[in-house]
Amino acid sequence: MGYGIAEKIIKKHLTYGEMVKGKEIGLKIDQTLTQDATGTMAYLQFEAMGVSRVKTERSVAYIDHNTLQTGFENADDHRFISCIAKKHGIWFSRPGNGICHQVHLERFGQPGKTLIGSDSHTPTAGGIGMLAMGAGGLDVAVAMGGGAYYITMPKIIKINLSGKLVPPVSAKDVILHILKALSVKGGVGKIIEYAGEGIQTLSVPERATITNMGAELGATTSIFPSDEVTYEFLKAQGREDDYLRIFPDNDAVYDEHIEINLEKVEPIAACPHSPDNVKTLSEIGDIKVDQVCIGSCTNSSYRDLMTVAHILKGRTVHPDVSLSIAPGSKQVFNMLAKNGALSDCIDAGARILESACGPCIGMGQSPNSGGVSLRTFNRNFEGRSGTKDGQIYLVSPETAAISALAGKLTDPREFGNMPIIKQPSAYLINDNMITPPSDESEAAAVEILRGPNIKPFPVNLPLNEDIKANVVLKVGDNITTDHIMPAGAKILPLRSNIPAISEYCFTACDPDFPKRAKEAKFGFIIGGVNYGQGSSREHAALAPLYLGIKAIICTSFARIHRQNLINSGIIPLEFKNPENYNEIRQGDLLELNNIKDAIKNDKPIMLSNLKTGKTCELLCDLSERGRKILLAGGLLNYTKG
Ligand code: MIC
Ligand code: SF4
Repeated sequence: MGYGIAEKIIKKHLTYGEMVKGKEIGLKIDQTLTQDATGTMAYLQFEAMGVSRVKTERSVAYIDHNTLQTGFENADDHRFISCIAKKHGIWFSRPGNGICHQVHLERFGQPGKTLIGSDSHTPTAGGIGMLAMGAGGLDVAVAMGGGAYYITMPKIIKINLSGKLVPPVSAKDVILHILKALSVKGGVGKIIEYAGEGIQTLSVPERATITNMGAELGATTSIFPSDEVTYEFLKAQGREDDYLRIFPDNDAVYDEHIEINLEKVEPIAACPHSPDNVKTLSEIGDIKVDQVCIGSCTNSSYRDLMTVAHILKGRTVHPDVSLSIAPGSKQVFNMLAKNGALSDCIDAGARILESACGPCIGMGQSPNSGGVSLRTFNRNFEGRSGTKDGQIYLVSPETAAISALAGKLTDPREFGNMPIIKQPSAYLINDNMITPPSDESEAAAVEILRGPNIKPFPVNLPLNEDIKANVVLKVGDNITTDHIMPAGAKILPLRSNIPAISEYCFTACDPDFPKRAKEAKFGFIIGGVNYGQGSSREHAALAPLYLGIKAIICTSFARIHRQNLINSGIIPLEFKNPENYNEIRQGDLLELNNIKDAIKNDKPIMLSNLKTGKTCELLCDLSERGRKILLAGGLLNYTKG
């Protein structure tokens, strides 16, 4: 029996377990990346582990999220991360150099290697045939220290692409099409592997748009083969030596198959407030648009922005529309500047933003009250744009640019002939905004500068015999990490300060939650299906930990968040019978009897509702290692032994 691409890479990197679907495996990690919103915490944890130099082949610290500097906090964090990088053997991508995933694809990603990043869109690098996964900061810290990364061996879905996209339909429409078919939980516990003759028609940046949004499917990762197209991309980046051909075996076996004829894909959009709420543009109708934002790690490549510039050239943005463009990297930005495309965008009236995440994470450009905003981004969760009532639609760069001119949602096919943007044979290479780490001999002298906003992170205590606490919050299905720990310009600067950021925990659902949780001292949270989807931010576990949350009891979890809970020593419990969700109310007093024994010895976990007198069984599917981590009160305690 042959192997697919993901299995080939997994097999090569396996340090623990066997490639049996559903069983835990440990992987050697070749590369790591962090960004600044999760990085400070990851590096504080790395410091706590006492490792002097990273043990990976390459670790990179990017500054791209918290680039609005309205106070000292973000700048202090950047300085802290740059000192840490210098001291511990990490490459440092300075603010302005671009979004981590775009820059990593351009400058560092390597086919056949493993990458974990403290950001859920790390699978973007699957576009060049890397096995790239999003993880919590603590998992990244452990990998930097040479430890393995543990996942449940996923099932593998093969998506066979045939035909060729008919412009102006583009890669974004393909992944939205897949989201429509599979939903935001369709990829949980799975890797998506792309195959078929259609892949040859997609450039690396187009493939990366598709793998990027595999995160929205909940997938562990997504991956394309590494072929001629990959070689051409790496060569144009001056990195042909990093090329490795990776193809699946002819007799590779997959768990599921999906066929997509690229010719049949239409321009589509994800409607408010979920990336899988996908409709065709004609189904949505020609709604008036207030704002258009182009950029993010999904759609800010040279190919995307050149297409946008061609559409805008010689035209003017509709008077009722605010159009912003954030190039994905300094490389892209500079190439547009040099070839005049930037001038076409400026001429048309676009508001040019720096190369960073920007509006995607609510760092500026919030829409007007009730405003309709078309974005080329990957998430349109409620409130993420910075306003409660913003109506965010996720679209392709083509749809975004044409709608910005028309002032209403417009099918890009109305535009007429679309230019085909050829991949440059040589990208503009200037890595002067990437600082290499200092030599080992100089590292000891590097002083770590910290700001007053950088506070120690909370550490849990070993697990108790029993837990008795009230339900301090009950929420519904598909709760995102943006609900649990909102982002945006006001809250993101507190990412290094758990006591302060926890004041915002769950305020998107219930403004009184932090106060109630603190008063209760200990508590449970009840959730529905796919609890914790979205970001890898471990703050969505650390803030609840700080607020005394002992366990989350829900119908099902998203992968990264579940692992972050375990890493923090918060027990992730699932209802054996999903109906039991309905029997528990906020305020009920619950008891987990002999929970320590149940976790330790893999016994049934019984929950008693002391208010109603009912009991129900809960599940906690754990590996041996997961059990030990929970018993120790989290990964850090476990690692320290
Ligand atoms: C996001 O897109 O939500 C983020 C901001 O990039 C997060 C990371 C974070 O919360 O810092 C992610 O996707 O993991
Ligand atoms: Fe940044 Fe947005 Fe990408 Fe997250 S999804 S890494 S916020 S651009």
